[in-house]
Amino acid sequence: MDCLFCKIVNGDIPSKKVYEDEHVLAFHDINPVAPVHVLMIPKKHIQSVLAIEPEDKELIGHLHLSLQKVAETMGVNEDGFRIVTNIGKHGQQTVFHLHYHLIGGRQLEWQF
Ligand code: D5M
Repeated sequence: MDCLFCKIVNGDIPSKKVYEDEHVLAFHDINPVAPVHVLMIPKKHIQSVLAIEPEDKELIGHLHLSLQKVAETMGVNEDGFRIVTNIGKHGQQTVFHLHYHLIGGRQLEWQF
């Protein structure tokens, strides 16, 4: 499958890893928008939130618990941060492998 993040999972494309276990991987975003900008992905290829199946419930729960660990590792758990997942065209999703942006390390704003 021609998926950028599957290639990162397989080690075919390098990444700066922050956290990894059997089911999930977190790595630094290549175009950070804040001092902390990490992407958290399931190793299983899931296109977006819309493609999550009931059988993925445990995996998605595990991914969220892993986000807590990454927030602590990156030192943003006390001041707060943002988790974003873009979906489809209007969401400006560019990589079609489910990923959560963990963004922080500075005061964020909320403008659209
Ligand atoms: O976000 C996709 C994100 O993926 C975007 O912030 C850039 C990032 N990206 C793209 N290629 C790489 C590599 N090779 N390493 C790390 N980060 C990468 P989206 O929500 O789909 O717009």
